Amino acid sequence: MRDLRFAAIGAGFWARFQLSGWREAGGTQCVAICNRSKEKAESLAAEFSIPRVYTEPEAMLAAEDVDFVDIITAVETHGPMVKLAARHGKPVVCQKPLATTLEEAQAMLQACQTAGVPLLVNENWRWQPSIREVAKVLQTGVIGTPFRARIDMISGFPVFANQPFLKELEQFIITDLGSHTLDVARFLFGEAETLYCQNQRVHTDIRGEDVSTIHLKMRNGMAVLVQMAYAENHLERDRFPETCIFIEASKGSLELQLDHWLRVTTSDGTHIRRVPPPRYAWADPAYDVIHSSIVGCQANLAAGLRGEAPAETTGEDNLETVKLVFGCYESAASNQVIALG
Ligand code: 89V
Repeated sequence: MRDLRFAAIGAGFWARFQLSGWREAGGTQCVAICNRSKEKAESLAAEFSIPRVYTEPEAMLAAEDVDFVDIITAVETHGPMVKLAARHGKPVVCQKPLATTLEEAQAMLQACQTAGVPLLVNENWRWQPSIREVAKVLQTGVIGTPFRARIDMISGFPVFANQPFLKELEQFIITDLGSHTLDVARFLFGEAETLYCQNQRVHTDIRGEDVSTIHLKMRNGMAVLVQMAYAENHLERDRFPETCIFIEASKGSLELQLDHWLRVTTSDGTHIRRVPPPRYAWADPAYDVIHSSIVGCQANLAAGLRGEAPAETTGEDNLETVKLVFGCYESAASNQVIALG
């Protein structure tokens, strides 16, 4: 089968890793790239042998015959870019977070549905091998029925050094990181019925919240606590950007600990193994866990576009995560429990 040809919009921090992910996953070929700054686009074009460079997305989509468009731009441009691709009848893969508001995310999905093109979201966190393994253990039923869980991504990592624009976001940690951790909660435990959220800001030089504590009551009755922090403080054990998970269930428990240790405890005792991510030469070692999960995510999205397997993180699916993200801000602002539709 021939490679899927795509056009990329954006040449910022994540673009290099996203393009590397597509190359690693195989079966796709980037034929054009567009960025406001031509220099940045040209530099990536040279690195990834991309034949054509544009500075105007409209011009690129009018000229290029592609199978999909990969949007790797800042969140506030996702809406216009997705709608532009839909107008050109092109399937879209969009970077997370999908949109700056729930209404915008709904409008993006509507635009794609009206145009009859799929909208897929590059939501990679759930593709971390250790998180996939947690899901597999749950599916075996070995620990029984889960009744409570904790999902933590608590780090002192200076995240603003590589992504300075994050400092300017009015809504920071839940949109940036919660989009991932709340998606993992859904991936492992299904949909939430209600949520309650408390936000804090530890940094004095940022606009949004950098600490968040979220309580989800799931439809299956589970209680799930999601804790996040980018307080840039000193933690004894800090392995950015690993997610720690603790699940209590009717016949046992499961713990995903730092350094990818997975401990499964039942009446048989505790079985311990490591599930580290693959190491790719192109990945930034500080972001290994994230960058390598891009490969699994993109392989799944490409399979979805080819009709070989269902894509997991479709626009429809991700809309449920977006509802949680903005439900959290509503809860934090009102100090109320929010019921989810
Ligand atoms: O992967 C991401 O989406 C980043 C990070 C989680 C590192 O903050 O923005």
